Amino acid sequence: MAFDTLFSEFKLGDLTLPHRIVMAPLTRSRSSQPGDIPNDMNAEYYQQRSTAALIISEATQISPQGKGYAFTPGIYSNEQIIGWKKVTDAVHASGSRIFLQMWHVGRVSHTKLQPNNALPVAPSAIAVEGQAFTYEGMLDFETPRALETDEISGIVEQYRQAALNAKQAGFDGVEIHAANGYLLEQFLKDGTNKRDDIYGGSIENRTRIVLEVVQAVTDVLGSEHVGIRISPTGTFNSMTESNPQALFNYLVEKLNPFNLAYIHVVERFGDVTSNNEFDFVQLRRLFNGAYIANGGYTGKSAEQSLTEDNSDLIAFGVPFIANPDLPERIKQGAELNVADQNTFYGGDAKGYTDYPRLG
Ligand code: 8OZ
Repeated sequence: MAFDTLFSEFKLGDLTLPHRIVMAPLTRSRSSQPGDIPNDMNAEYYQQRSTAALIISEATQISPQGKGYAFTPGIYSNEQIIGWKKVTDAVHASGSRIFLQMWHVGRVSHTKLQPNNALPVAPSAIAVEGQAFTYEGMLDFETPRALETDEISGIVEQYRQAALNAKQAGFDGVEIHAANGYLLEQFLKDGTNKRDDIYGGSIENRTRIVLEVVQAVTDVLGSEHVGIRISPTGTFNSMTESNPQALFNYLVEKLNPFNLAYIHVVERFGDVTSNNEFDFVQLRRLFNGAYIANGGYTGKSAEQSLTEDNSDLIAFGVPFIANPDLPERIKQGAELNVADQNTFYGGDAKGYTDYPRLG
């Protein structure tokens, strides 16, 4: 089929994208240790995927406290900034663009991953089900410590500093990770936020920290360099929300005055059955910036979403793991390499930089 819209230009903030295919953030757990530092192999991996109109980096902890998985990179030390500069230079040399995804995991961590073996922090002392990926293997999650009201400004400050570091590392912008069960979503959704201060209870209160983070980050980078990722129907990391449409409609209306570059919406992730009642098109129409759709799209469904004006850009995740030249393959209708799940997280070049291109 013809992919006329998928392969048309798009203006995103001050960037001109040559087509509509974005590389979604993908946790690959291959930073150098100790120190969670991006390395030459990571730079090669991202450079190979500069075929994307825009790359969104893997989730990157904004502070030692924000870490929840072994081997994920950070953006708080000088060494990390220098490591990321290799990545952004490589991507820019290949003519593409890259945003950093800023990550604080909240309760999705473990004392073994935290500074001074402290308890992970969260809006409320409610444990996530399952196990954490630590350097000692998989370990049961613990009950987190509820943040004090006067600690929240310090968390917002972590995002502000991380945004400045991202700029220094040469990123074209940042994406605030408010999806998939991590700290910001733990505040947004009522299954994990049982607070009785100004950061809990009403939708206005539950969205407060996200809007404070958006304010801090846009203050230092300018709104056109900032996007945000949300997962209204997501249940990953034991998340629940009693009224996602009201919550996310409200959030998007409050985001509008900031004139962000985009919202990046996880419409499907694992559990496909839970998103039936949610109206993503309504969210798209409410928002005044670009809408990046993500979740199980094919070239065909991507083109359809764009031509129906239900999105502006489509983010592909797993297909980019196995297909560094994904846009060309979609254009040609070529066969896609299948991603090897065993090499998703951790390890070396195998299943990382060794997937073949066409021809
Ligand atoms: C899968 C494994 C580890 C992390 C996310 C950062 O879901 C993640 C993640 C996904 O956003």
